Amino acid sequence: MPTTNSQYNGCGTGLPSIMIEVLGSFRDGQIDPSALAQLGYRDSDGDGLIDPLDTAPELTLDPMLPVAPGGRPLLSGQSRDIGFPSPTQRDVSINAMSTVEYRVDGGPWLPAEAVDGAYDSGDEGFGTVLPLYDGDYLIEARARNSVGVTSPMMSGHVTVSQVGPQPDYNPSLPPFTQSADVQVRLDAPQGTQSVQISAEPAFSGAAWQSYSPELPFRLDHQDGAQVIYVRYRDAAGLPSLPFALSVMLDTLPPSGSASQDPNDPSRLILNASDDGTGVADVGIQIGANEPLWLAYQSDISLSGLAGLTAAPAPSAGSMQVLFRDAAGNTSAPYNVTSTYRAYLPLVVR
Ligand SMILES: [Ca+2]
Ligand SMILES: [Ca+2]
Ligand SMILES: [Ca+2]
Repeated sequence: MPTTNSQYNGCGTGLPSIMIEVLGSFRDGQIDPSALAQLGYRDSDGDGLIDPLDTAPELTLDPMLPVAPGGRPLLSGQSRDIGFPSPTQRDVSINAMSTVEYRVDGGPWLPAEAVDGAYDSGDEGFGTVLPLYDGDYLIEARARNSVGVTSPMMSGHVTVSQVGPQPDYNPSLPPFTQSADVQVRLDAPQGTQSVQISAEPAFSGAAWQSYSPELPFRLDHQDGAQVIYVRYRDAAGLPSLPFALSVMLDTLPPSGSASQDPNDPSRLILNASDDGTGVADVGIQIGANEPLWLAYQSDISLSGLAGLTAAPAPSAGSMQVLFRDAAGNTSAPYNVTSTYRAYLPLVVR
């Protein structure tokens, strides 16, 4: 414990402190390091988290017992937060466990349930029936505490038999979407009873819906990468492991500019960017004609481009370009600028 402001050992410091001058220190929020340390407000490793909160959890897995034929294995064990080491007293932690997660064969992390229904103390048992079909699996588990620190990972192998083969489930989403309302393709065998779709691997609040090859789902409205989870109940009502599907929501079109190369007026120089899915295509438009769409590139030779119709010969001022991203968002037209008031020598077929 640091010693400052001591009246007995002549340490020589005179830090503003609540221990010396009460009223002004209250007003100015001044507490010297020694006074803070006496109350436990010390950050030994200087990471911004005070010692009593700077703890890590540990996790122990119960042995994964051989499963009776036709049964599904139970993943269970204990998660516990380890208190900051106390020099004189018993180590205690004031942090709680916030979750225990598991994954199967390197798949998505999934929540395991607390035995008493809630992760709200520093010592929590967990137990979850693994929704597995026949096969050998690697199970990995980790715990996380309320300050976000994760335990070392624990793992084990489990063999399941006589439950039956995993049904052929093939859920999918397009990788990019420009709308938060998406159709989830669920491709599952005939007889599949029901399906759940959720933005969370715990499926909290998600209803079981009757199986249909395709079902609508509304993504979070924030642009960016998102993950949604799908799980099924087979013809016998047995649930599957959740599947994680990635999708990028991109609602904003690219922006950019286009100019005519001053040295070669048949060349267009393009400069476009897109925050979400990237610039995929460029449309070249002359006058009121439909744009001719090409794969986006930073320069385009207009000579010999089939499909552009222009009469009379277009000037730079009558040509516009549009940019489209991979999700299908199209920008407003940009005028092609030119340093010269020259006519573009377009070859039109
Ligand atoms: Ca710390
Ligand atoms: Ca609890
Ligand atoms: Ca975009």
